Amino acid sequence: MISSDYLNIHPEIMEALANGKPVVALESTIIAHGMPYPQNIETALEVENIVRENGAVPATIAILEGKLCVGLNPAQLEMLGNSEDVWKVSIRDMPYVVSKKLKGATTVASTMRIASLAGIRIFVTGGIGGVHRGAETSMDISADLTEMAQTDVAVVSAGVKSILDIGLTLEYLETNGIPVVTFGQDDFPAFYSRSSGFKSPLRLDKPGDIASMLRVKWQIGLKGTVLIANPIPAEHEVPFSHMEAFIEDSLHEADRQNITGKKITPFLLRTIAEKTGGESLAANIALVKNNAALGAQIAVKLVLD
Ligand code: PSU
Ligand code: MN
Repeated sequence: MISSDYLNIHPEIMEALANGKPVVALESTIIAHGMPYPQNIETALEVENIVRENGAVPATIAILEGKLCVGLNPAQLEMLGNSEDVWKVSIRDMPYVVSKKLKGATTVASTMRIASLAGIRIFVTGGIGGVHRGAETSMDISADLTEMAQTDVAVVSAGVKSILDIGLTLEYLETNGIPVVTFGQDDFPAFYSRSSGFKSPLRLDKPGDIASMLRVKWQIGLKGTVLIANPIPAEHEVPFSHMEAFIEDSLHEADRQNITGKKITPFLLRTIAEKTGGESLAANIALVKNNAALGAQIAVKLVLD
């Protein structure tokens, strides 16, 4: 067990975990670096409400004042969403940001790790990091993927964004023994779009079936996540072909400005939102909310029996 000097779990979440109630972890990089203010805060609060409406307790995770915080109050959310000096914290950044007592927003990788330390098994996000286009020369592969291979927290996302190489990301997931299951359709979704052109390795149609699969995976001693891909609702999707031009433009812009490393994903999200006149942001908000509902439903099923 990690020392409580470093882990700060909100009392409501502590109580829920102690009594076997469903809890859903939520990340904070999406708030600090993935969406503009004030939509970021509004979305974070709405997502927490959707988790509650679906019967689970939300646990938004961040690093504040030298602690890994599980469950944030509205003032902390506001600060993360409306400050210039918030770190984007992946696994490698955790010891630095904790020891220097900096403000840290957690990515998929670090949120999973902290959720796992707290005993939370389900985590909802928008999109995961993956294998970037051109990774064969840049070697830019998100630490989200390495974390997913080793930490026993299931991830609900809307698939993989085509700022990444979707095919290579699926290959990486296969190599690392990470099951990829799409909810309710055969195609693997591409974040803004319901279809990526890749068939999903697995498909399940009920939250209870997904919970059963998670239970089996961990009971037979397999480590790591299951990636649950939840297609964006049809009324909010931006078709793949329509998105592609904006994504290509944004990738070229990143190249021209020599943006690399941890800055690339936030840069692309911001540029795409600008280029689409907010259409991509609206889609992003809709898909996160949709994921929150599914994640909570799975969490409810997972704690039964
Ligand atoms: N994709 C999004 N929104 C996000 C991110 C990804 O649509 O906010 C964030 C997540 O926190 C994810 C991180 O874990 O970007 C991946 O960053 P990197 O590729 O630097 O590991
Ligand atoms: Mn990277």
